[in-house]
Amino acid sequence: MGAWIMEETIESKLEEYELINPPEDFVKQANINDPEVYKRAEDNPEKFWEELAEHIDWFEKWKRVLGWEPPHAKWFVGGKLNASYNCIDRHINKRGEKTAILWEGEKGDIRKYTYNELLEATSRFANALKNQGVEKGDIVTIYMPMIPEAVIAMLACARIGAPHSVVFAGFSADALADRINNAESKYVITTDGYYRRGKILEHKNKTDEGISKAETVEKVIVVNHLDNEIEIKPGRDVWWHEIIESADSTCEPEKMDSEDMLFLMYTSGTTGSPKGIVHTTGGYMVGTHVTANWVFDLKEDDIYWCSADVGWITGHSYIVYGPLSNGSTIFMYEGAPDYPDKDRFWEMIEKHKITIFYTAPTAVRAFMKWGSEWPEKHDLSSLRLLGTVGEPINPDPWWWYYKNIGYEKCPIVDTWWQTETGMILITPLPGITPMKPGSPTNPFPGIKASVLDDEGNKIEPGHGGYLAIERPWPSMIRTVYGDEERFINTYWSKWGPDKYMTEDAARLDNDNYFWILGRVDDVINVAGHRLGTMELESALESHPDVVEAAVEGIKDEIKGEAVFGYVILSSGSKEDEKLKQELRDKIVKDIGPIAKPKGIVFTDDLPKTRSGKIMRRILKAITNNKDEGDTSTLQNPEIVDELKRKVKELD
Ligand code: 6R9
Repeated sequence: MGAWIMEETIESKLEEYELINPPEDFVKQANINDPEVYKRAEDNPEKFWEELAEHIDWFEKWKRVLGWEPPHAKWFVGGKLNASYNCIDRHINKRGEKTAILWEGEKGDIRKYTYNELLEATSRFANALKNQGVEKGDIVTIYMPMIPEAVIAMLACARIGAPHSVVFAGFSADALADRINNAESKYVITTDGYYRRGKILEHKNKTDEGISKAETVEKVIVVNHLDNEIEIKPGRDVWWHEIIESADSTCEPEKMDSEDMLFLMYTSGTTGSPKGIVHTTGGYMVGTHVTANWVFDLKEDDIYWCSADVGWITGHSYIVYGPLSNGSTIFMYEGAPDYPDKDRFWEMIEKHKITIFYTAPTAVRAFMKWGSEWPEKHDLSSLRLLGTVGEPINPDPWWWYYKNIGYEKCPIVDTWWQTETGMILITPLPGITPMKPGSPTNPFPGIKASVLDDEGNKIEPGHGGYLAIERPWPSMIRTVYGDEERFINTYWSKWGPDKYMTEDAARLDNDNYFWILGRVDDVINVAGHRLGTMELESALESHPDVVEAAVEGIKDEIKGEAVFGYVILSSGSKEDEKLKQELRDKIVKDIGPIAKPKGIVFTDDLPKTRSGKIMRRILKAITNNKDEGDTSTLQNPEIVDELKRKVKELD
């Protein structure tokens, strides 16, 4: 086990003692408040999930709950259903006039879709997609900001059985091109542009640039969001509003097999290019539906806001599929949290009487830094539940969130999960679980999580190890798109094919609560966004002056981690600010603004093993000014002090 894991263990141990019971009034009304549910799930997990699957509408019932040939799972085998039907059609009789999507633009403009309207908009667009040639099984790339059409596009794809691949709008043209090429996607849905901090972002230009590096694209559908002048390529580009005009307003939902792909979501991993995580229909819908209902305690009159972007898994599972399959009203916001001022979120929570708010620890840390005077200007008493996701939340921001936003009456659900897990796996149930600031508490009922050593033995509470999931769950990853070998090697080979390797380190405390210690692979978690060191390094290395580059995560007060680069230049290149700026720009261009390095150090060498492999553990220690531990296996131990000095000089 790496030395850093042990070290983190000691640091985070101090926080263990606090146990906060969920507020009594909350418990009384909670959807789930009987702890017996854990026992019931444990006694017979398959039966437990089978009963929950009844909460989804099926055209044909499954024949078998689970087919498990490790590491391949099939859930609700033989079942037929449609995700868009479950998110829309089945609510029409009971809540057709209820608001499904409540959207606010950065400029303050508001749009609403009732479930009836969402059905019509989705059906029309689904037919328009068909008219453009999209067929069942075609992967459609969605490259859109936070506007209602992004959700409508996802649901329309699901309706006709065309898996979507949503690419975060903040990603670069190159990142878009990689994802289109990997999915061999022929269709792209985009917008002319959108607002961010009052500025127009020319999104269509970026889309065009990405497509110019992609081979497969035949049609591009453009939403007119801003009404600004853009170039339309005849024959390739069509306007959303034009193609829906002639499209029929009813569209029969395709009867999808439980194991048909619902979507692809790219995420960063240890090596090379991003992986296309494949999620299928039946298990994913059951998993997200039930977790949304139990973890967020969704009720008929809730106004639910998950502030994630639809371009991430959190947006898929807990803006779209989970809440809409529950018939909830979801709130969406287009822009930045500090525009026009630092109380924008609180202003909207007050105005729309939002009841549930789910955000990232990085956001909470920023709010805390901005100060409690911002939320104090607003009445946030409509809130009844708060959540976090994406990275560990330290106790300070947890308490700040609990007091200043939740008025000490809202439980906080700290939810641990991943793109690959599809649904929340470790979390409090807000009507049952006493909270501990900084811990996601316990596995969801039916989930078997454990902390293991390299050999797969259970690790005693108090010590760090790898977080493993030892039993299949409905919304689990099915494969890596086009790369079955990578699927097996990454997730199912450390301890054999029946134990899922999360690539997180964790430990248990004496109450059997889980504490997440961070990633063990080469992934940097910047504000809850996973960035692969390999991608970042190849961006730097593609600069003509760079011979070799290494990238590490550096602790950052707001973002949790930020990118820090070490660069070896070719002889004759000048080590100056101008070059540093070029390297920063290169990363922003290749990956996106979130990846912009906090610091760059020029060096002649990197800490390497005798076989020439960069020792990540040591580089991480250097970057974060920690004890580097044993350096005896380095071929060049003297580099450690030299780099430490250079990093310090940057401060
Ligand atoms: C949903 C999502 C997954 C990685 C995961 C872990 C970190 C997520 C967390 C958390 C501590 C939490 N992570 N939730 N760490 N506490 N509550 O974020 O998916 O983008 O795939 O990231 O995020 O390291 O492995 P994804």
